[in-house]
Amino acid sequence: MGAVFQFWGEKLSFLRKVEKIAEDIKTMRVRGAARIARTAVEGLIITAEESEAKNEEEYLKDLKISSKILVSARPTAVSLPNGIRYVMKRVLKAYRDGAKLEELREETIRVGREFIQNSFKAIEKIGEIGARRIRDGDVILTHCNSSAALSVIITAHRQGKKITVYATETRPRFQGHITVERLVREGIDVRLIVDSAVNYYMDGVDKVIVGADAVASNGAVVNKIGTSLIAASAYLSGVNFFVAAETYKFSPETTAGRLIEIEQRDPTEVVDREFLKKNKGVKVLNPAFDVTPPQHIDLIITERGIIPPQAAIIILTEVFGWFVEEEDMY
Ligand code: RI2
Repeated sequence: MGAVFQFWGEKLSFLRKVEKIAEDIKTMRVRGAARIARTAVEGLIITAEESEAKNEEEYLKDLKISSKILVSARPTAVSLPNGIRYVMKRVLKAYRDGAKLEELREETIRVGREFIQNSFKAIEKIGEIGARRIRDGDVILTHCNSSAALSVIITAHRQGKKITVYATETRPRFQGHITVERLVREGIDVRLIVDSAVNYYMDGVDKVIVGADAVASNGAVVNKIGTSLIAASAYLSGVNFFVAAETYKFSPETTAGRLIEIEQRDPTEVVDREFLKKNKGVKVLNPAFDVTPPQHIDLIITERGIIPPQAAIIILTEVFGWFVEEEDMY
């Protein structure tokens, strides 16, 4: 289990623990779309282990309460509802098939662990597949801190390819620093740049690789704010733009016409309270993500293989089916 759990007292009820997980996701103590999903699924496993439900119906109610709390923690990363759905769909089916309380608990724990394991495997597979597209001597630019994008870069490096990486700071939360630390630990040649220096260096870049918080059915990618500007810059310079995304980052809701919500975060992530006090009336906007159009994306690297963004709909129908299920999961 992750570090999140360390500061919990022993006696907290499952609900308190689930609320704590949601709080950690909200405040970004737990961040990164993949880790958010795995941690939320841990919340369901905790519910299964600790719910005091006396029958199947009470148990499902507890699971739904936890799911609702977890899903509402952050709105953009589709991996979060997809992770919860992965578990709930199977547990609800087991219930319909007549599973008893203990079997439902076991099923929750089993499929929860399965999702977590699959997530790690997918990231590894993306590294393996994506590394084939990296050449010896490549200069790669990355934005924010994506475990999937880093998996590609690190796998290529471990294969003996010499790689140089430009890592953006990623205002306002500076996740780029985490990327730099990881790459330095790996012994990769890395240069930290401010976000606005991207275009200045783009001419010397061979490939841009970023992660994703969500992929829409038309192949548009939602990722950390600034990604779409980087993609536009890469497009103008004729630089390949790759997205590394597990299939649970694809949004089934978008096939039914729904839009992905872009999270607006607190102004104090951008400026301090003093600044706000001094400049009464100023509106500080802090969108956490933006949308990169498919025209600016060369390919998406998934654990199932490499696809052009226009093929996102194929992944969606293969993984989630054509119809968005409206089953009451949370
Ligand atoms: P992995 C992050 O969001 C970044 O936008 C990153 O590109 C994306 O999640 C995917 O990260 P945030 O949680 O799942 O920092 O590839 O807002 O690790």
